[in-house]
Order: sequence, then C-alpha cells, then structure tokens
Amino acid sequence: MIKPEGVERGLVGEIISRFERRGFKIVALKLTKLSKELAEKHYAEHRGKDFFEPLVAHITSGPVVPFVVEGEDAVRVAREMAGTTDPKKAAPGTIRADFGIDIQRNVIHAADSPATAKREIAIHFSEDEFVEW
Ligand code: FUP
Repeated sequence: MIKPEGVERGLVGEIISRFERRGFKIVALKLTKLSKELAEKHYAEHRGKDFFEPLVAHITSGPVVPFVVEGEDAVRVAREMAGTTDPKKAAPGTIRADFGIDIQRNVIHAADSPATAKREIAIHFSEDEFVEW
C-alpha cells in the first residue's frame, strides 16, 4: 500500500512501475482514504505501542493506494523492494531508501508474511475488486 506521503508527492506511478518491471502481475488496485476503523484493523498488531495512535492518524491523513500483486515469492520480494522500516537504514535502491522521509513516513507498506498478506488483503479489498487475467 502506498502511504499518503507517496500519493501526495506524486510517487504512485514510480512505485507501481517498480512492481511491474519486477515482473509482478497486478490483480487489484485502488485509490482510497482509510477510515480510522480500517486503519486500526490494518495495524492491529501495533495496538498499545507508543507509535500506534500517530501511525493511525498518519495513514488516515490522506489518500492511499492499496494494491495486490501476484508472483513467485511475492511477499518476500515485495518486502525486499520496500526496504527496511527506517528509511535511513534501508538498502540503497529500495523504495524506502529512495523516497522515505522518516520511520513513519516511509512511503509504502508491504505485508510481512503470506498469512499477513491474506489478512490485510481481506481488510482492503472485496472479492469483486479482483480481476482475473
Ligand atoms: P514494516 O513491517 O517494515 O512496515 O514495519 P513495522 O510493522 O514494524 O511498522 C509498521 C509501521 O509502524 C511503520 F511503517 C511505521 C510505524 N512505526 C513507527 O512509526 N515507529 C516505529 O518505531 C516503528 C514503526
């Protein structure tokens, strides 16, 4: 999911393009603004941490672009493309290293396991938003 600072800074095309070039198949994609409820569900694992409230406030502050890609080892590769959470520590060439501002405004969210991906996809998309091709 491209976070608000990614959309607001005009990075949607750049980021999606990296996934296309890497050979992934986009099967669902939209522009939306998350409700507080959806954002809290999305970040449920962080509930109770000191950064939880600011994190929810941030992700609901503007438009986001959730998208789903298919491909071999997609979760691992997407995480690698995103880079580590803190842009200062992210490997050169990763999305967060190239465009991240700070640990909160790190431009992209990528699920950390196939099980998480499944859970998060169900939060952001309904069945009829997928295209088979
Ligand atoms: P990641 O899986 O790389 O997105 O990282 P986490 O699940 O650990 O964190 C999710 C989000 O919480 C981050 F994208 C930004 C926010 N966060 C903070 O704001 N401060 C922190 O110290 C850790 C995470």
